[in-house]
Amino acid sequence: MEELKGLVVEREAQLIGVYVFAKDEIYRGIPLGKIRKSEKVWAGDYVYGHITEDDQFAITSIAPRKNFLIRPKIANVDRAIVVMTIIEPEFQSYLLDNLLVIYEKEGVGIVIVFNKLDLWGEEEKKEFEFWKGVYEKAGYPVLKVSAVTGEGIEDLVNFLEGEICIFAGPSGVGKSALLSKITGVELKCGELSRKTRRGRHTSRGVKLIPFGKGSFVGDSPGFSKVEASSIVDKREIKDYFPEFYKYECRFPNCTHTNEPDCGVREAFERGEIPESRYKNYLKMVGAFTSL
Ligand SMILES: Nc1nc2c(ncn2[C@@H]2O[C@H](COP(=O)(O)OP(=O)(O)OP(=O)(O)O)[C@@H](O)[C@H]2O)c(=O)[nH]1
Ligand SMILES: [Mg+2]
Ligand SMILES: [Zn+2]
Repeated sequence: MEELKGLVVEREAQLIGVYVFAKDEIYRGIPLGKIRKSEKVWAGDYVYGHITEDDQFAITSIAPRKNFLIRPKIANVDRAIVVMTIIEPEFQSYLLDNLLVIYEKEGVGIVIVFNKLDLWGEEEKKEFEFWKGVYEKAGYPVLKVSAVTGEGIEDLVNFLEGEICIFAGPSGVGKSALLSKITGVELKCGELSRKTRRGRHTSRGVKLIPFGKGSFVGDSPGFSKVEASSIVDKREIKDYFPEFYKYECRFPNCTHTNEPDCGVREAFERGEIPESRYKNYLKMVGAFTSL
């Protein structure tokens, strides 16, 4: 039997959808023997197997995962499109910084996208420029888009490189709207999830939608609160603030909180590291009192 490579693009309860590269089609995946018992199959998993007589995809093995995100559960993510807004809802730097730490830890490529550009007046434009400066300094690409007018969408599409991309961010920022705009696929979004948000988060499956030349994009439910420290060791969090790297401290294991001769703290005091980033870092590691 010919062994074929597939990508799990759908995972909802017992239903597994596998995109089979050689066929350019989605089959119902059936995990065989050993896998069914010992391993779970998640969206984003690269799998091997064969097509059965009744046209299903029998999964015989799962490739090792390069990373794994837990909300939603998805493996091998190449890039996260982190969607934020300036207004409706208001920008939340703490939530963004926590998400960035989690993706940095998992080695996921990141692009930060500010949506709802169509709602901005002068104030909001200024605020966007401010945050753009903060995050570009940390090394992240920052874009502005509108899912309503389509402005900036082309620039965003250029960032959807790699095979597996996901949209992430707070609730109501327009993740689903952007995904629909880009892929042309309508998704359930907005009100429906709002009511029973908690329940849906745990039960709702993941779906990766084929897009462009060999990419797949997935939506995720909105986050209302994220604490990186529940997933990432507090001592490790400093490693996921890229703008801290270039400073040296007296102690090699400096936590950048209250040690003497801390290069990071001094850089913050000189205004080189933005206040929001340093404060959010202290908050994450539980060391924030006042500055
Ligand atoms: N003005 C404006 N409204 C937008 C834009 N994008 C989305 N919206 C609206 O914002 C609301 C939320 O959009 P969704 O796409 O459901 O947001 P979401 O991020 O998927 O939200 P959750 O699924 O709850 O996490 C909807 O009413 C959209 O119509 C935009 O670019 N401009
Ligand atoms: Mg949504
Ligand atoms: Zn330090």
